[in-house]
Amino acid sequence: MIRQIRIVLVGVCAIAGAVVGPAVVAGAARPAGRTSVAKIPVVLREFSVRPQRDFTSADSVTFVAKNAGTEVHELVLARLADGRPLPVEADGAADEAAIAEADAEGEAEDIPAGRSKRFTASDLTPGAYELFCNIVEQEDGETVSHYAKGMHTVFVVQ
Ligand SMILES: [Cu+2]
Repeated sequence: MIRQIRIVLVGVCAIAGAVVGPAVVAGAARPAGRTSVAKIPVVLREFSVRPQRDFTSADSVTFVAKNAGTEVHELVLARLADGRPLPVEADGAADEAAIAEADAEGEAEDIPAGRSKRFTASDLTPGAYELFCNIVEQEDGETVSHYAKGMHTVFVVQ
């Protein structure tokens, strides 16, 4: 029997809900090389996170996460402060409580096998980010962290 244990997410949803991209005025000039919105599919499975592209020059990105695996997964985007890796907890999961609210860019939670969910991260500044699944489960008395099993990858905003 598999029991899902949700990691407590601090402020991630609040941030995702509160951040509203700047109004785009039709015909307004944008800085060269910056587009407004990109849509990037991401494939999740045991145990990998594979975006169709691992970089963008857009300042807003809609991630469409497809769970191609057999277990429940999620997709979280966090900015890497100073480009350093995310801190991890004793069970190997990313320590989301240690991520500053301003660095928590959004997530799609609890995506069943075979299903897709999306979220849009707005006002992204250039730098390194991480896309990851932070599900931790107990299976036959063993703690399994999807993050520790490899469900994370760097994503760059140019
Ligand atoms: Cu997962």
